[in-house]
Amino acid sequence: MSSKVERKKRVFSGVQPTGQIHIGNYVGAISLWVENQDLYDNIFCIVDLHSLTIPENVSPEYLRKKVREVAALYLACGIDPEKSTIFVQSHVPEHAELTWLLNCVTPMGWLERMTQYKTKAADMETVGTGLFDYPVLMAADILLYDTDLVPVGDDQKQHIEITRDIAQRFNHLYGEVFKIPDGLFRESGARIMGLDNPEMKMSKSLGEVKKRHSIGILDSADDIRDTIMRATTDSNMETRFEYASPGVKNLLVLYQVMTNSSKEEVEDHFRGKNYGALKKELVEVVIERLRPIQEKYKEIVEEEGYLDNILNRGKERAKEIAAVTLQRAKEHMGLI
Ligand code: AQP
Repeated sequence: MSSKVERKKRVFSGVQPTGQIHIGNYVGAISLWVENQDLYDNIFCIVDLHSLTIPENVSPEYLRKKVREVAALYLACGIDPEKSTIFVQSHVPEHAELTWLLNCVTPMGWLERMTQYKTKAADMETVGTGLFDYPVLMAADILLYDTDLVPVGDDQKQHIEITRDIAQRFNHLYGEVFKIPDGLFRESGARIMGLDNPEMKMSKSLGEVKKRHSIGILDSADDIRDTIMRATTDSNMETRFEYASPGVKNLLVLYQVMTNSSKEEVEDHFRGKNYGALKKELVEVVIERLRPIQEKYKEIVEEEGYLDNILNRGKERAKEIAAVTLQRAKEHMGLI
């Protein structure tokens, strides 16, 4: 019998503490973390340094409030601090330090090609260097923890690709320092679309300013009902995934993930029914799925000291791992 103990694969992921955390974030990322929590060694970060990349969107008071909100939502959604490390990115300065080292091996052309950067920068008068450098900070987040898997929505695919490219380039220049990570995506639900406009991804920033675009995890039952009942559909009667219009497909996907069903089960269930029935049932399913999360969230934020305790423990554990990787990178680069 082999005496070698296999270490569990390590997972790293995070959410920016900005905007309205919505069911797209829940379906595409957080619920995937929860489902796989027992399989992996999990590290979940509240990526506050990332949210500074558009400083116009975050006042200091807003950021302080949002960081705690996201941490409490992780826990309320089912992240268990006994099984997973939860921490705030800026509490572990190794993230910023490794970013500098990685900046020095990342060609600017790679960053200029990033579609998220191009989209966000297109609407801005002044584009900060931080926004341009966002992918390198994200690479540092992931690479610091010898991450095997990064469970994210499919809008992050390009960021995972560039993380792999940066790691490979560094390893090629300085020797084997970084593990090359893979993305982990849901087969169905990796990109939830806006309920008002199914051609656009459901977005945190839009959700904060636009009514009926998204469903916030903390939304009231009335708001959830209103948003789903008015969601954009069409005048057909098509409830098969393959043939449905984008708006209807989005509702079917949400129903599928929220009820843990297969596509076939969902199609069988709605065969011959109209969109009104689909919307009404989805309303009930979403309200019931979010209710315990909202109750737990309330308990967590009311318990004094609970959240700080978990974030402090998380910081210690994250630092322990991050410091070793950073040191390894520095030694390979010749920093004494
Ligand atoms: N619509 C979505 N469907 C599925 N997954 C999604 N994610 C985001 N939107 C969807 C996933 O949620 C995680 C956290 O998101 P983030 O805060 O890192 O990313 P984001 O892209 O900034 O979120 P938004 O909603 O797009 O905000 P804005 O509008 O401010 O840019 C990630 O795993 C992401 O893939």
